[in-house]
Amino acid sequence: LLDRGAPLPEWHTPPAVAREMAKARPPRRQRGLVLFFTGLSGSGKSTMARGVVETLLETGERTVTLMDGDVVRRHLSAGLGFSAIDRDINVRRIGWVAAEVARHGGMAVCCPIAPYESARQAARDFARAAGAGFILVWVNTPLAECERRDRKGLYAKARAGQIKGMTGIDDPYEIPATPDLTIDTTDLPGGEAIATVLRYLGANGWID
Ligand code: PPS
Repeated sequence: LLDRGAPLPEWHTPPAVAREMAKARPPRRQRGLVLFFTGLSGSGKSTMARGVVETLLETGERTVTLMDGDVVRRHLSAGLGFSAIDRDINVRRIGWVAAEVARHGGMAVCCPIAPYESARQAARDFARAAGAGFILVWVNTPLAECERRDRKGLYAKARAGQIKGMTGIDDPYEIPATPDLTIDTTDLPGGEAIATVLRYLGANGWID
């Protein structure tokens, strides 16, 4: 039945079929999305995540779930510490739950340190498998600035040897290989950092 000698078509998906497929997929503002901030403690990721969530809740244009770091560690990741394996489990759990939120059209905003590339990639894979978008925001505020801020006094304790395994001091932070957006908050007022993320979401069709 097949004419094996016939020339191969120039495309694998005929344009008419591609157009129908594109129609079948809802626009991005209706698709689930995982917005995943990563960066050192004190880099500004939680402030940005909260700001983005507050703005979207005010405008009411998306259903948003904030996976706040403290809340995650109190509930979803209760009992986990800061060893490599515990951090890996923590970040994968966050990624998995976020993908489930996004599977049903919601937007999940996460802001763990997420120091390992493999766990961040797993979070991206969970979102993809759920048919959702995934945006990795690397908050690359330098260690010196995070340490200068030291809101929780953890860096001082780490330098004094009172705590071990502090990310950036005596525990690694792997530079993200493929961030979608990179923001250094050193000289950026909080509102401007939040606006940068919102502009990115708007420019890419995830919000109006
Ligand atoms: S991780 O690596 O992604 O599992 O970490 P995360 O769940 O985001 O938790 C980071 C917050 O825990 C506090 N904390 C520490 N951070 C880094 N290293 C060590 N050893 C550590 N011990 C406690 C710290 O306040 C982090 O909060 P943020 O909001 O990032 O400043």
